[in-house]
Amino acid sequence: MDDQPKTAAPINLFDYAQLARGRLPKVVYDYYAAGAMDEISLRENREAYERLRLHYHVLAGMQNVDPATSVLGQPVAMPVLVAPTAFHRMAHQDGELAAVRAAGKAGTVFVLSTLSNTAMEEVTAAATGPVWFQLYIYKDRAVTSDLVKRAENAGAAAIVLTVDAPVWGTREPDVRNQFNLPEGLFVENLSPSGKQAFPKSAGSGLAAYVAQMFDGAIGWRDLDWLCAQTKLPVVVKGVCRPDDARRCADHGAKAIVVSNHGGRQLDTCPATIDALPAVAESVQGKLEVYVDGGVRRGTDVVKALALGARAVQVGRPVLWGLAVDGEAGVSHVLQILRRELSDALALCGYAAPDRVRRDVLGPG
Ligand code: FNR
Ligand code: LAC
Repeated sequence: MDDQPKTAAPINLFDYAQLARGRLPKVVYDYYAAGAMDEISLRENREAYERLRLHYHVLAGMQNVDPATSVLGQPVAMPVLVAPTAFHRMAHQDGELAAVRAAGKAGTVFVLSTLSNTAMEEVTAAATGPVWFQLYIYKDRAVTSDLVKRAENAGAAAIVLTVDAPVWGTREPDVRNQFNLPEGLFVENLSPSGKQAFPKSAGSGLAAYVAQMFDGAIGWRDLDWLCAQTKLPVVVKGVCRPDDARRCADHGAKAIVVSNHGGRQLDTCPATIDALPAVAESVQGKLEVYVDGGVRRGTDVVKALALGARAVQVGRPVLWGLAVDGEAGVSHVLQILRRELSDALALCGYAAPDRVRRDVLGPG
């Protein structure tokens, strides 16, 4: 009897990561997978979830479980959003168009990176669900203001300001690989301003681009500036401290993402699930709080909800889905997470995300 598995079809997000590694050119996989420096925070993002235990209820008598919720008043089928990740067309020729279509079919939010290989107007035209635009503030404020106006005009439903990259995290594989965009791919949102290509670099071309273009000196006044620039809700991404979270609320943000950029910026910063509870407690009721970094299982989503997040965001798993099977791959990744989340909610005795309580992580 042949006891070998009949097919190597992926059944979880780790399978997708492994398959993607075999499909992608090394330079591309290394860029997507890398964390900063010794990748301690990258590892901790995952291991911190694995250390948490779920103390489930029994005899909860639930007829059925519905993982639906809302973020910024926008209904989503599950508290799992697609995090902004750059350069999707390095993973699959359909790039951001495939990912945004899959997010829409999954009934959730797609956060589009400033550094996409597809112009925001094409992405929102292909979208069937909410698109939020993730913004890096360029030294050239006219360019930055134009990005915000275009995002509004293109129908974005929020602006996500990334604040954890005053300088670029050192991703050592990118330095060794002299990472650059493959021939024919560009930072398409910046084509109108002529800032769509990386400069020549002896190391990471992206790091050289960021050093040349991004304003590393942004402060709280720039959050004020952005909130005055747009009528869209502003989400601040990259917060890890309660005092900064409170200041985000004071300066006009409507939500924050507790994020360490997937461990790609400051190495040895806290795992995001460890940073989450103090941040969530400090802004209760003032802001919606999301968390990202290391979310790979439905049980991780329950843990994040229990510690005060309204939703999670996933980054790399979407890239792995793209690399393996384009739109269908991203759809399957999101379907796996939704099924695992529904099962985890049921097994914990909760009928919906807003029923999750902190004590599911244990007394005290
Ligand atoms: C990112 N991330 C990111 N964040 C952001 O604000 N703008 C961006 O353009 C990107 N680009 C990007 C590229 C790649 C390859 C990765 C892996 C990450 C960070 C991303 O939004 C998110 O914070 C993390 O990816 C979440 O961690 P996981 O889910 O990848 O573990
Ligand atoms: C990164 C950027 C694009 O982490 O945010 O690579």
